[in-house]
Amino acid sequence: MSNVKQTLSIIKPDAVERNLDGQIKEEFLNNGFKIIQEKKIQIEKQEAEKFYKVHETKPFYNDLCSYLSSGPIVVMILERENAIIANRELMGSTNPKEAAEGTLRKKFGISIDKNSVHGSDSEENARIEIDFFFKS
Ligand code: IDP
Ligand code: MG
Repeated sequence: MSNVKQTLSIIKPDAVERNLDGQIKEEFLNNGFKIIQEKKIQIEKQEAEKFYKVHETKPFYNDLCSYLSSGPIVVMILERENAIIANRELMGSTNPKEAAEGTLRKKFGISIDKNSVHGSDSEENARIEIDFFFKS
C-alpha cells in the first residue's frame, strides 16, 4: 500500500549563504523526494518565534529565532514514500558532530545551531509547518 506523504524542509541561512541550496536540493531528488513547492524567502524574527514556538522554553530559543531570520532560507514541500521519517534520516542528528556519514548535516552542517536543514518531525507537525509557509 502506498504511504506517500509530504513534509516541510528548510535550507537554513548557513547553507544558503554558502550557496549549498542547489546541492542540497539534488540530494533530496537523488533520494526519491519530489519538490512540490519551493520558495526562497527571508522571514522576520517574529515569524521565526512562531515557527519555533515549541522551543519557547529552551535556553537557545532566542538565538535560534535570530538565526533563522538572519538571512535567506529555502522552504520546500517534499513528497515521498514515508517522507517525514525518510527526511529525518537523510538529515541526520541535530548536532552535525554526531550525524552519521552521508547525512546532510554531516556533509554540510557547521555546528548544532548552524546545521543547514530543518525537517518536520511528525505527520501532524508536517501539516502545521507546510500550512505555516504555504497556506495562502
Ligand atoms: P531538529 O532540528 O533536529 O528537529 P530540535 O531539537 O527540534 O532539532 O531543535 C531545533 C533547532 O534548534 C535545531 O535544528 C538546532 O538548530 C537548534 N538547537 C537544538 N538544540 C540546540 C542546542 O543545544 N544549542 C543550540 N541550538 C540548538
Ligand atoms: Mg525539531
